[in-house]
Amino acid sequence: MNSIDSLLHESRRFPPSPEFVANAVATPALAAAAASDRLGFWGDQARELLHWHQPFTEVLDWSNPPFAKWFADGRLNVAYNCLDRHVLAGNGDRVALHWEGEPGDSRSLTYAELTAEVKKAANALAALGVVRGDRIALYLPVVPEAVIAMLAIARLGAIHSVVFGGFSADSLRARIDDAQAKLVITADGGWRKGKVFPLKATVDAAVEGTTVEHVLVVRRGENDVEWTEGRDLWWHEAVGTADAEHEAEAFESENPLFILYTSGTTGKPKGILHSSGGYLTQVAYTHKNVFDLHPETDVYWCTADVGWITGHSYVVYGPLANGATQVLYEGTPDTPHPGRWWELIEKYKVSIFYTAPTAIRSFMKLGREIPDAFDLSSIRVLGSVGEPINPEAWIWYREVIGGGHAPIVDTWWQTETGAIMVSPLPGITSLKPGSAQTPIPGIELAVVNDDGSPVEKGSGGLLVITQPWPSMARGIWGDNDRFIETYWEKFADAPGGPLYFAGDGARLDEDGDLWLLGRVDDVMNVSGHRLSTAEIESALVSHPIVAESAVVGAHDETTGQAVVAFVILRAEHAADHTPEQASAVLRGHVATSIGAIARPREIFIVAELPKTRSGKIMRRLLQDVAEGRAIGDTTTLADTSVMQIISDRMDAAG
Ligand code: 6R9
Repeated sequence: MNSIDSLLHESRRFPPSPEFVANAVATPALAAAAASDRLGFWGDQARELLHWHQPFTEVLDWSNPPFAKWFADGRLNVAYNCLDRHVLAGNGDRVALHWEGEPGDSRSLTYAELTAEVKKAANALAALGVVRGDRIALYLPVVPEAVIAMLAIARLGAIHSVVFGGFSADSLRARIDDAQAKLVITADGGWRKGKVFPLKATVDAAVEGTTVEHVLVVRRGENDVEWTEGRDLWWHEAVGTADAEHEAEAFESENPLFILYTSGTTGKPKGILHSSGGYLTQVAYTHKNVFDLHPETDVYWCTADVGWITGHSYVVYGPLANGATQVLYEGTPDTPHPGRWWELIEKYKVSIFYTAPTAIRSFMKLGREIPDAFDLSSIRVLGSVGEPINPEAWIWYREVIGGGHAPIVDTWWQTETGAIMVSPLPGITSLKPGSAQTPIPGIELAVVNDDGSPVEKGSGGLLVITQPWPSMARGIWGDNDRFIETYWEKFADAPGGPLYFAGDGARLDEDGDLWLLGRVDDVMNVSGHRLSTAEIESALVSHPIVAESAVVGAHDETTGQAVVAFVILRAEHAADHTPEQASAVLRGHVATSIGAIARPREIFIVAELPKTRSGKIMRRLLQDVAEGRAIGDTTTLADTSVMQIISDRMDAAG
């Protein structure tokens, strides 16, 4: 997280160059149109950016907040909008995907080819009985089939639930169960860090006894897999033999498009639900205007995995709705050499590059000689997402990757918001390193005090969104009470309607620009991925040697935050393990229960945890310990000796 002090001293400004302004997609007229008639503006965007099989007559129905309906009487097909219409418009020969596998194999698909593949996949899925409204889980590496599968599901009006390939069998099973998925699409394995990691075996372990009827398997890793006859099918057989003709049916604008699970403040992940017309409108609009997309000439690359919201909105739906040409890369940034990303930018002449601050910071550590060895002169716009970008990383990104001239768009948004909400516009905004700056035209938000009143310029508070927006979540799958409780109850009685509480702290500077300050709840942000302290705590206590645990997000120079756990062992087991052994066992246990991304950086085995008189664990104190700070005021502690015990233990552990 940014330290507020260093932010307040950041005063550098970077106005757009006259050359950039001359060709910019977003102009001041866009902001003026949104300001004069917000709903009319969104209606215009929806009509200009998308093809509606049946036009809508009403832009927004907010009669039942917080459940919005956008363009409700319009009908469209999301996949048709991402594919067929580009081919019909004469752009079938334009490359949609330049896919690059980690071992160096590659495959480019034009819009005509991608459309044909998606039609075949839609026919194959329909033959397996998939109909509108069915839930299908995806557990795939970043291969073209991931994009093809998502679009084929959308084409049928069914609902995808993509589960990041780093999640464990238990996490996958929980998501399959929650959504009652009838089909899983996976691969034998995928490439990562020079090796094939198995995926099918994890699916085998996850689907036993669930609602899953079939497992469709893409051949990618060529690794050995177990096969369940009747249940398992190869993708290349089922899709390879399917008909390449498929007519897209139009569905209503509010037809659900996908569920994506994200960590919340309690242990159970939330299935965030998104629908079609509003979502596609806002992802297409932001992708075009925030990244200054010129689809005929730009080559765009977003490094996110399709398993995260950034992959959904800015790898699949936004770029394809806009007819963009993009790079899709399967592997890690440093395989087989630390310049792999820069080599890909040179190879494909990438002009728009979108990645996360954690990646930028790890490249900074390696030194600029690595990117300097490649020709990055094609870059003209850079994007950042996932966590606040500190000014030092911002300046390095612009200087080293952006040739000292590329504007950086620092985009704030969430799984729940569906699309970018706050970002500079590269041809308009004078950039401030470290600030996400302004809501995009059409979005209304505020920074408020705990009572919902707006803060003065120059002060901090909570970020809220004050008006409904097209790509907003339509609920939590199967648990709309939780949707209301989590996001809408805190400021339910605000004048003018309920406010959406984002869970982020923010500060308004004297110009009214926004500086994001990180989560205010028990959600950590590790390398731009959301992890819940409660979920990791519950994984830890599920291990037989653990009596109690507390997890905090500690500052980490590269990953932003890192998971640090404090664990009390059960008395009967405490003697059997040295702290080092227990910590190693438990780190592995968290990785198996949730996934490697949740594996704690450190686990401290302690005798007690600091609690308030009412029994709440004092996480702030633990955070101080985890970050190596002096212990602050402990007068509210039930037993003030506890912290002493904890720090003694840690000293002993070295
Ligand atoms: C898109 C995405 C959402 C949380 C969000 C906030 C943090 C994302 C940010 C940012 C500061 C940015 N976040 N972008 N913080 N500046 N530009 O990351 O979605 O995985 O749901 O995470 O990430 O804390 O609340 P998601």
